[in-house]
Amino acid sequence: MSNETIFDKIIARQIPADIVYEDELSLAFRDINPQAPFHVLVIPKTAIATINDINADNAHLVGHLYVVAAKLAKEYGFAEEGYRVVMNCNEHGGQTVYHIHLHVLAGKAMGWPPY
Ligand code: D5M
Repeated sequence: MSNETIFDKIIARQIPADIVYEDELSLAFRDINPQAPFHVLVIPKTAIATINDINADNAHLVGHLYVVAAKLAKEYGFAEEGYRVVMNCNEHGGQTVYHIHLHVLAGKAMGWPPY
């Protein structure tokens, strides 16, 4: 499929990833270029290219990504001290892989604003 991204290959186990969580709707794995001591990407198994493609039919998947993000933050011990969850959109948002993903960043204090 022409719109396939590297994340589809990770879902299909065609390329390796450090997977930390999986269920029927989602997969979570460590970012290859971590920006914090803990940096995991949570993705839906069904590809949605960008935030602009979220709609009433697939919104439940996006909610599910947040459920997984919070579960991982708790499991890895970051829930109380806090963490950041980010989804980038298109060029100005800094998106490089066109299969939506939550970045879950933790293990250090984050700066704001993010530039
Ligand atoms: O974030 C895309 C993120 O995807 C970026 O932080 C690197 C990460 N990435 C790219 N390829 C891989 C593989 N193969 N494994 C793990 N992580 C990967 P964006 O918000 O689109 O800029």
